[in-house]
This record gives sequence, structure tokens and C-alpha cells, in this order.
Amino acid sequence: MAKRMSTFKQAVQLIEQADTCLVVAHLNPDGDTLGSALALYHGLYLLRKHTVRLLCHDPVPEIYRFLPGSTAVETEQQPITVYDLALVCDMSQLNRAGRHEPLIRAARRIVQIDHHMPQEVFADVRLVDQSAAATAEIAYRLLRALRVPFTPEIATCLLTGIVTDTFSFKFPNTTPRTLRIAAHLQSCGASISEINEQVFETRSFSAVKLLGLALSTLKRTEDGRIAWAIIPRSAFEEAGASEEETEGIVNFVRSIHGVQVAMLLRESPNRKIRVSLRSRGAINVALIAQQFGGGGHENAAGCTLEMSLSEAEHALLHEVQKWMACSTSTNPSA
Ligand SMILES: [Mn+2]
Repeated sequence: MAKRMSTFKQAVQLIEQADTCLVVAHLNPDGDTLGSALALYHGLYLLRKHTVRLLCHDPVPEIYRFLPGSTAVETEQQPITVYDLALVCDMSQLNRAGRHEPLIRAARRIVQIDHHMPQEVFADVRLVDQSAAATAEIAYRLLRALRVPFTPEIATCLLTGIVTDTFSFKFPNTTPRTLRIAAHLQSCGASISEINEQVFETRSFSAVKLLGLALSTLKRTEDGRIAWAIIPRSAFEEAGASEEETEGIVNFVRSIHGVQVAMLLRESPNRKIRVSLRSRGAINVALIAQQFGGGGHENAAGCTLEMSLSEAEHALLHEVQKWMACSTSTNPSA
């Protein structure tokens, strides 16, 4: 066996040898982790594997239930069984698998398919590419390497991952390769307009109500470069909304003229504060999130804080201002 076999070839070999497989999406799932995991799930089915389980800590959010195969997602904790292979999608740390982490760790082999800044080394084969706009781009390359036919179902799942993570090709992570892959997926039967309609243009009444309550808390620093909104528990109750219905709210904050860092702080039922961070330009919010044990991408990241809302607000503001001060002093041309 060649020593420097490409990681894709190694992954293909592990998949070809496996009879029993797990495919795992991260907790609080988004369109990319679900689209990638579902596409791989369909692919393994076409490869006639003996057993394929599709796992996620949380149920599939309403807006992603249109994805073909979404009803196959299992959330309950499974008894520990040794699977031949676990394919882990869109996670840089295995604790993002939530209650399924022990089952993944028990698998004979783990393949990681991801595009986040690397954190924990947990996989035997790591298909990690930070230049990919979405994990779905890497799942696409893996499925091509496996010579799986691109059915309309697989194409729809993968394109949903790409559309979600590029915010419909509007974020700077969109590359010529992203567009070429998207074009191929559309030619295989996926529809960009239908995916957009499902993911971005369909909201529940409670989600829009929550958006209004969140935006009514909007604040910014004096120089206008940092803006944030907060969602206390009471707002979720007033709107009758769930945690998943906060998706996209932070982008309204980021869209404000002059804002370089946008934050959304929301109070979980367990009183932990979950934070979404977005930036424009050179400020790497993944590094800020890492200060609080979180992670993500340069322009989109998240973390969880165990303190009160107002303490979290102060701690984050302090940290972001610190990073902004050093990014301007080390890069005066920016
Ligand atoms: Mn992703």
C-alpha cells in the first residue's frame, strides 16, 4: 500500500471495507451538517452497506424537513455497539456530536468530513479543508471518489449544504469551485430556487415574532463597529419560539452599515448563554469564540458561556474590543 495515498483514497478504502456504518451530524444542526450527512447516508445505501444509521443529538429543524431522507435521522442514545466506520460531518470537536460521542469513539474507524478550523484530532482519516465553503463540498468530492450516482436526492442534500453555508452564494467563502459544484448538482436535479424558498423564505409566525423581539434589543458601540442583540428566555416564551428559530437573526445585526462584528446572545433553557458571532473583513471571530471554548470560521463562529446574560454581554464586548484593537494596530492598512 502506497504510503502517501491521498486522504480521499484512504476514506474510499475504509468505506468500501465497511459493512456497518454511522453517519453523524452535529448538535443544533444546520443545513450543511444535515445535507452532508444525508447525502453520505444515501450514498452508503446505494453502495449496499449492511447497516447505515444516521444520528444527530437534536431533531431535524422544521426548515430542513424537506430534505430527502430527513425522517431517517435518529436522536436517541444508542447502546454501545462497535460499528466498522463512523462518518462525522461538519465537526471540529467530537463533543459536537452530543450524546452520540461515545458510539463514534467506539467505532473501528472514524472519517472526519469538515471545513472548520481544526481543533481536536479524533479521526483516522481527516477530510478537512478550510477553503471549502461547506462540508457539503467535501462530501461531494468523497461521493465522486466513491463513484456514487448523483441522484436528485443526493444532489438536493448537497446543494442545501452549500446554499446554507454560503448564505445563498452571498458570503465570501463562495469560490469558483463552489459554483461549479452547485452547477453540477443543479444539473443532477437539485433546484437552487426551491432550496432557497425552503431555507430562507419560509419562516414560522413564532420565528418572525422572535426576530422582532430580538431586534428590539439592538445595541452598538459608540463607533458603530460592534452591534449585538440579545434573546432572554422571556422572549422565547413570549414568541412561543424554540431555540432553532433564532437561525439567521444574527445576519440582520451584521447587515447594519459600519458593523464589523455582530453578536447574538441567547439564553438556553439550561440558562447557558449561546452566542453567534459574525464579522465582516479581517476580524477572525473563530479566534474570539475559541477564547470561550467555542469555534467556527473566520467570519462565522459560536460559543457557549456559563454566566448571566449581562455578564456574558460584558465579557464578549470586552474580548471583541480587545481583538479589534490588536487587529487595527497590527494591520494599520485595514
Ligand atoms: Mn458547515
